[in-house]
Amino acid sequence: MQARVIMLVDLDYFFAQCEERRNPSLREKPVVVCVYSGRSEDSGAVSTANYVARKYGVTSGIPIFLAKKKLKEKDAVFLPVDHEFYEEVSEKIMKILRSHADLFEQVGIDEAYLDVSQKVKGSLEEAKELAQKIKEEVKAQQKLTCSIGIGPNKLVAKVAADIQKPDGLTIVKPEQVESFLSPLPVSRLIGVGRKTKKRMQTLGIRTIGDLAKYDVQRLIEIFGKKLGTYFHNASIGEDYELVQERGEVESISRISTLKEDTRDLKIILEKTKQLCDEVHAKLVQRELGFKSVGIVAVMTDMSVRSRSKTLENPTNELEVLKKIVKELFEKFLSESELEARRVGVKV
Ligand code: DCP
Ligand code: CA
Ligand code: CA
Repeated sequence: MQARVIMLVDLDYFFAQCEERRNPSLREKPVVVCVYSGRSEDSGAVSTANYVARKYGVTSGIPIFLAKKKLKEKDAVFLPVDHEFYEEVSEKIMKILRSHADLFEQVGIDEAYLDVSQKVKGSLEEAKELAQKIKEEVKAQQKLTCSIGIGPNKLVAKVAADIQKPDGLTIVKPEQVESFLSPLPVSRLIGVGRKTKKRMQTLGIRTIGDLAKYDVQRLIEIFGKKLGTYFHNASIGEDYELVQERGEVESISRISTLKEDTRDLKIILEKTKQLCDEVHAKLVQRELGFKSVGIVAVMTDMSVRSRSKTLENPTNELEVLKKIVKELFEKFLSESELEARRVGVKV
């Protein structure tokens, strides 16, 4: 069987780059796109920042006031998120990307997997040319740069795209997969967040190479069958997931800031009841049902937590929605010590 050729295209500092495109005079300045909570002038978190701002340590998720401190007297520009505009740009770029793929899968607003195996007849040389052509087209038509990773599967392509940014192009040949992955920190792998990274550290696992050498049975004992196996396979760059078009699944969500930080279930539920009503109204308006319910909480330390539950059968009942939201928050609050700042509901 011929090896696959998979690309991951990720747009550089996407929201901030969209803002630069709209107003080119921003380009030389630190640009910070913010999600203002509305509670007080500078409360909220950074959505993303351009690379000028990143040089000063401004990254996604940090509090706005902290970003302001880091960028004091740096002529920085702070802008509120404008999702509609970014969606519009994203849609046009996805159209370009799709036109170059045998199989296409958008993941999130600013990245997509392209299976180009047939298009390039399995040749990495041709894949490289295609990637350059895609970059040029996106640049010419939409004035944006992106970073592209190419590998024999989605996992390797994704890690490769992250290696060199912005405007990067990284190609990993099948025979290079192990040597490419092994020196990288485990946190480069999807699914290895802060907590898992710490857990692995206590086991003496820091790099993907360490993970590859670790006994798979032990990993399964520690992380469970599913995750343990995944971590092992990921560490050796093995991944058979197909690039596939996402179905017509979409989500409707509402999020809102609480009057004060709290972990009082009653206060939270008062707020989420309104949100449930709004989400439900939207469902009714569009004649849709839901099959899965999620909650999200932005905590006092700005970390974002979410929980969800999938139903056996789709429904459109408001009472079911409220009941599950209540269950999820009850359970969530019993598992976390922090206070919530913003809460949201999603179907
Ligand atoms: N985003 C956000 N909050 C986060 C992470 C991301 O609002 N904690 C939004 C803003 C980003 C967009 O999603 O522009 C895409 O996220 P990426 O992780 O791809 O980050 P960027 O595109 O901003 O930067 P990079 O150049 O590192 O890809
Ligand atoms: Ca990006
Ligand atoms: Ca991305």
